[in-house]
Amino acid sequence: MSKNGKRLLSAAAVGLGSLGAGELIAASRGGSLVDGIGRAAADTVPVAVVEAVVARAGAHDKEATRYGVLAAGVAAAAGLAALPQRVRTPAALAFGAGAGALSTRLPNRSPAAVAGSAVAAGLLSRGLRRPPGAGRGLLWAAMGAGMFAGAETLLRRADREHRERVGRVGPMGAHQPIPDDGLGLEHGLSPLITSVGKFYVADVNSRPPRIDPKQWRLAITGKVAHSLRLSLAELADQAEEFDAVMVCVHNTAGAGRAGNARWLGVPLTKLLDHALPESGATKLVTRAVDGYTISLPLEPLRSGEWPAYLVIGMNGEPLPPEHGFPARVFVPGLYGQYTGVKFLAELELADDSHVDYWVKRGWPREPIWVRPQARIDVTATGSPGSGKCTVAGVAWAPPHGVSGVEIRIDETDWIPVELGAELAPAAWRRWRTIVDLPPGEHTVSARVTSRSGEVQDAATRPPFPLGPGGLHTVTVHA
Ligand SMILES: Nc1nc2c(c(=O)[nH]1)N[C@H]1C(S)=C(S)[C@@H](COP(=O)(O)O)O[C@H]1N2
Ligand SMILES: [Mo]
Repeated sequence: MSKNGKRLLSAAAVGLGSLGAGELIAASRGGSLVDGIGRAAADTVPVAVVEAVVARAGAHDKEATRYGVLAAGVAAAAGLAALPQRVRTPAALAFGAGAGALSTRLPNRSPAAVAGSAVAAGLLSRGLRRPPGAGRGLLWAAMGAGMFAGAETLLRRADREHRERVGRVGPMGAHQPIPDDGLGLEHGLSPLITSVGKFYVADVNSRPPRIDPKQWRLAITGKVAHSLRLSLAELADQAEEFDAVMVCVHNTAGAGRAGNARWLGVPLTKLLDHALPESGATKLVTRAVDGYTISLPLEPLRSGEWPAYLVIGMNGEPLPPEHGFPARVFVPGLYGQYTGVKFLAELELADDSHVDYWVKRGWPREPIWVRPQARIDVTATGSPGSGKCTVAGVAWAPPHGVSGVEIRIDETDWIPVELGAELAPAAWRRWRTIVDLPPGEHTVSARVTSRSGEVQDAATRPPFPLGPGGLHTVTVHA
């Protein structure tokens, strides 16, 4: 290997060792340098990059960000080695200071992250002054990898302990049995209610904020006559259950970024009536502890024209950390990115001047309504040559509900299918049919019609900037 190549490799080893040490110190108190850099990346990269990561990494976007940051950090350290000696030390110190500063912006911030970034900067500048030879380089790399693994274990433990503390908050909902929709068990067909473990997670953080249920109060502030501070128990007293589907604006045809749950929430009309918005208030800004905001027009929330809830429970339990504990705002029918924040810190009554997180990045200012979508979960052919194929799935058209689902085989006519009983108009609805298929390869597509008369659009469209379009189509071998 060339002399330069060796120098870069040994500097990369120093980078891994230094970052690993810093991350382990940060993680000893639940903080993280890597998550700080990852969040800063999510906040600043162009929307085109966000779209590409979401499309390619899918449900693994958080891991992709974490390992991407790690690789970039190591590469940056290697890059520092190529700089002239006199700028290496200041660059290494600036790198550490930057990582420390970014980690203090996280909801799970900790002074240990600042200490960790100082140690990382110190090790990096020392190690780069005289990059180690092959043997010691290997040692730096091995220790760095070990310390990262240790940090990951500590952070997972902190997350698990938080989850247990959340569980002890007690039930949030009546635990009434879920009614039978008449379609029974069909292998592979999504259940009526999505369990927490199967429910998609989408947000800009590497891991959920750990919010102390005892300390947390919902604040209603801004242009109100009565500012309010309410505890979880006070909110639970006024809450009611409702069934609804939550859909991410990135849910392209057939994807899994949608889930149907039984939520427990306080109607926002009640809270707004208590708080008494002043005449200048036009927007309800939902602000999260992660600094993320989503604002909603006040008028339709106040009048109840848009049913909207401050949600504190999911499937009978407190909101799990990754789904927004202790509270989130949800307007069934609006895409997740427009429906209100998870990890809610406050509701602020404001005028039109506030600009939301994704609006600053190019997404439309006005809330986007979920477009009706049908998803094919099952295409099960029976014994070979029988010709029978069961096709089943779920469809949604919140808030008005699904009036019909049709499937089409090989671009022929649309055929209506059997619908399961409706749980609620804003919930998803299951469907199933059995079709005869001649031997060979076929395509099956599905589409839904909403009760308001909207037929699912067949034109494929990317999620940005108005929400995805297109049909779910699968290939079946009969
Ligand atoms: N605080 C906060 N709330 C948030 C987000 C976020 O990044 N931060 N992401 C939104 C998006 S894009 C979606 S799709 C939903 C996802 O909710 P879920 O993870 O419970 O499925 O949360 C919304 N609320
Ligand atoms: Mo989303």
